[in-house]
Amino acid sequence: MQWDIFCRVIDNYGDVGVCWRLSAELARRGEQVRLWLDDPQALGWMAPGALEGRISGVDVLHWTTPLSTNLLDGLPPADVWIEAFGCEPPGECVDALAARVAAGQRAPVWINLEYLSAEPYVERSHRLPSPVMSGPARGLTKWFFYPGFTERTGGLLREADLLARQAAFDAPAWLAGLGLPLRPGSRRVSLFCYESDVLPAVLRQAGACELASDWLVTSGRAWTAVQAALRRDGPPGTGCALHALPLLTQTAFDHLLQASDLNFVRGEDSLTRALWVGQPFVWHIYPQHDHAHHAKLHAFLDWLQAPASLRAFHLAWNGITAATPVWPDAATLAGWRDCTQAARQRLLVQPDLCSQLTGFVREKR
Ligand code: TRH
Repeated sequence: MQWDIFCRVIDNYGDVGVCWRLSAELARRGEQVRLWLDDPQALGWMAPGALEGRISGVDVLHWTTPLSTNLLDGLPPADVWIEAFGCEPPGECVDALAARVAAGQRAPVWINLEYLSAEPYVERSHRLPSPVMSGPARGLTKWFFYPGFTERTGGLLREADLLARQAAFDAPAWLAGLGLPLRPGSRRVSLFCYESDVLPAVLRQAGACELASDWLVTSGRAWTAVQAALRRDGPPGTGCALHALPLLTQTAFDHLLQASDLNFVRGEDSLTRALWVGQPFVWHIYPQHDHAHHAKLHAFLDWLQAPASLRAFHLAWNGITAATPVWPDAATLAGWRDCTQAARQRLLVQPDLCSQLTGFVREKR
């Protein structure tokens, strides 16, 4: 089938990250995908070759406003439209669709792919119709599709070959390839986060811990936050060594998580990846001004069946409580790991997002 996936970049890397993963996996499963991006720049480092059309099955199209007039000429009509996170597709595409429908052609199955949440409304709203009430597409129907963590949701993005890829991964060799002075036997910690007020306190505790940790800090906001912490508090104790990473490809990012003993992740896509690698993790949830993310975080921790120490760390890391998080000792970290492993097992037996999407489309066509 021919898929159009529409994506507007709001901020950060998650919009592109999720849409790229979805596009690439659909293509690997034999689908034809056009990925419309208003800001394709991040794809240049995230998925080398994607912008140049070197990834088989995925065409990346630059969604300008207005749309370049010749872009639509000769494009085969789509069987499926996915508007990611409620971004309205370009008006020119909607006009062309309305004209085709008026001429008696079939409309694509039009899906609004929503944000990931463990809150109860997700199960209630998943697969509900949303009739288009105005504009040229009036009379057509969009469908809500909610990714999620339970059987009654759309599931999570999971590559068909995920387990084989993970089994083939050689973590020590990958880490050695980074060329960083990592200390033998140290705890590897990946850091991908927004700004957290308690980062300096966490680094201090890690620095004083007798089990040394090497922090692999991702490029951008995480590294900027680390530098701000260092300016404020000076270097953490010798137990904590900080290493700056360059921007990684999405594949290398997944390797980073698999090679680490503790992952700090954020947003949506890296959370999913942290679950798939099964190592202990701490999630920095995307903050919303109305504090809607508090309920979202609690719902996720409930689903995760997070032990008390992990829950407390999350609430402090996300600024929901004023407490200082407690840097986990070996036994605590083992408990966090058991928790992630159990969650991973629960998820692996559920159908993945791509399978559910393709099944849904077949049902609606
Ligand atoms: O970047 P994010 O904070 O994105 C966020 C969230 O998706 C949030 O829900 C959304 O509302 C907001 O954007 C607009 O975190 P996320 O979702 O984990 O996306 C990061 C992506 O970047 C992920 O696909 C991994 C990728 N990545 C790399 O490929 N290489 C890197 O070096 C880094 C740091 C990230």
